[in-house]
Amino acid sequence: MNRYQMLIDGEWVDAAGGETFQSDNPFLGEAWALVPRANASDVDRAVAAARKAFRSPSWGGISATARGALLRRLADLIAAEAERLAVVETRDNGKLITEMRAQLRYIPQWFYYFGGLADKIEGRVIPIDKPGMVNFTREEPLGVVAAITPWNSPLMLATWKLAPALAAGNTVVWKPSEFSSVSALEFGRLFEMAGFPPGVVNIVTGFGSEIGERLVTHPQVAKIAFTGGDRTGQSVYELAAKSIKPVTLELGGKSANIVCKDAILDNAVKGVVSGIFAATGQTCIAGSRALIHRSIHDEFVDRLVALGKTARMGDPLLDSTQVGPITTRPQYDKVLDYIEIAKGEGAECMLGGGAATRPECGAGWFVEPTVFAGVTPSMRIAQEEVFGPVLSVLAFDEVEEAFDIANDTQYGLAAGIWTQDIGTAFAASRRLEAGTVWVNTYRATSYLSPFGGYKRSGIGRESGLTAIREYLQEKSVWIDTIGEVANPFVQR
Ligand code: TXE
Repeated sequence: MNRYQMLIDGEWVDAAGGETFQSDNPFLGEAWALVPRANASDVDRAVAAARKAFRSPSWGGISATARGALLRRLADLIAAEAERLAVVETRDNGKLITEMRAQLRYIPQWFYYFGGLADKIEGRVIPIDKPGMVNFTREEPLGVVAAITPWNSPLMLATWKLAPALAAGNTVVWKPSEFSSVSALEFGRLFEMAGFPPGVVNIVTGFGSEIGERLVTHPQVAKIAFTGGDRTGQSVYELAAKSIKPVTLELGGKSANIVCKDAILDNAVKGVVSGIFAATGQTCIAGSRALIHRSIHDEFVDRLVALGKTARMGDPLLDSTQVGPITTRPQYDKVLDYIEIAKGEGAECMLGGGAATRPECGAGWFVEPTVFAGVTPSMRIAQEEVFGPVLSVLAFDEVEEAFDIANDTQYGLAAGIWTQDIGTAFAASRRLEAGTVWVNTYRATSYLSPFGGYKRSGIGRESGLTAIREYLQEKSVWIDTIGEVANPFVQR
């Protein structure tokens, strides 16, 4: 069993209480690593270190250009270590090596991009309306950012927070998910190698229920950047409100993939499959509802089922595997529960519909790629996030009706539409209540483009120029150039 330590103030340390917990390999269904189980005192130490680093000459005192150079050096190191880190991710969370490799090769781009942006954060000179006054703005970092990240794409989703937070000059305490802490701890070494001063990035491992609240409510934490489930996100938001902290929340969804009658069917079938079975459906942007025009519904479902049947399940470390295990045991149980809920609601199971018992799945937590037809908008399977390879198919007659169904959930993270009509595509871009809309494609994201949710899918944006604003605060500076103080009893 590999044994890990966590990173506080530039030191690799055990938890203060000496406790550890096991991290499981979801394919083997057994523990493979021991990770420190932090308590509140570890959080306090990490926050104190981050606060000290924020003020230190070696971080707070360096130029934005030097900060950017550190981020770019880190990007080079990640690129060199991409393959090794991808293997660690796959062991720890069971996602396909092909997907994790692609993510790890792409992650450096966020650090190059935000590294480049670090010294282009500029204030403004305001043409102020008061004689003799100069007024300008400064864009300043917030202080200590708590980054709380989930298990589904551990390093990618952490990168979306760390790159802009650091570029803006903040320091970070990062709490990875208890289900996928190992890759974070391996990643942490690269910050040291790149030359980040001690305390700029701290990694505290442990359970959300044990240290989450301390981290969120800590008086010296200035901001929370969170990705996870909407219930946890809501309680993080409530706790943050008590101490008036800004939050960025990315909370998943129930995204619709709309297939119009004029769609190129082959592409649309592949797009719907990639929306729900890629990453075993464990992505916030999973296209978990397929809305199909009634005139093509039956043919579409036949083709979808035929393609879904060909999915190769098994060892996620093999390049040939297409559907891997569910990352966590509780998530495995949750997905199977939803399959039963859908059956109980009267949805028609067209494919899969239970645990996978294929020999190549071994003792892993596998669920068969599952398709339910005959789903209606009010069913729980059409409203609630499953976070697994379970697709709900709904039929529609008019495209306007499809937009209404798509919008009729509490979520609004993403949506897709498959059509050859430019008018329909534009209408979709306007009508769909989602932070991302894809036309004739699905699951595309980039460091250049803002990502985030409408409605219950979240607050704030990650990636792109917008993201850096989430980690800055604007200060207005007034300077009198006349040298005489006017009537002190009247506001100037
Ligand atoms: O996530 P949690 P879970 C959804 C998905 C899944 C459900 C539950 O539907 O089935 O969430 O997954 C930390 N204070 N998504 O339970 O609990 C926790 O330690 C502070 C969507 O694994 O949200 C982890 O680091 N932090 C999603 C992080 O929150 C707390 C990705 C996320 O865990 C905390 C994953 C607390 N009280 C799941 N409790 C997406 N948007 O992509 C837990 N945490």
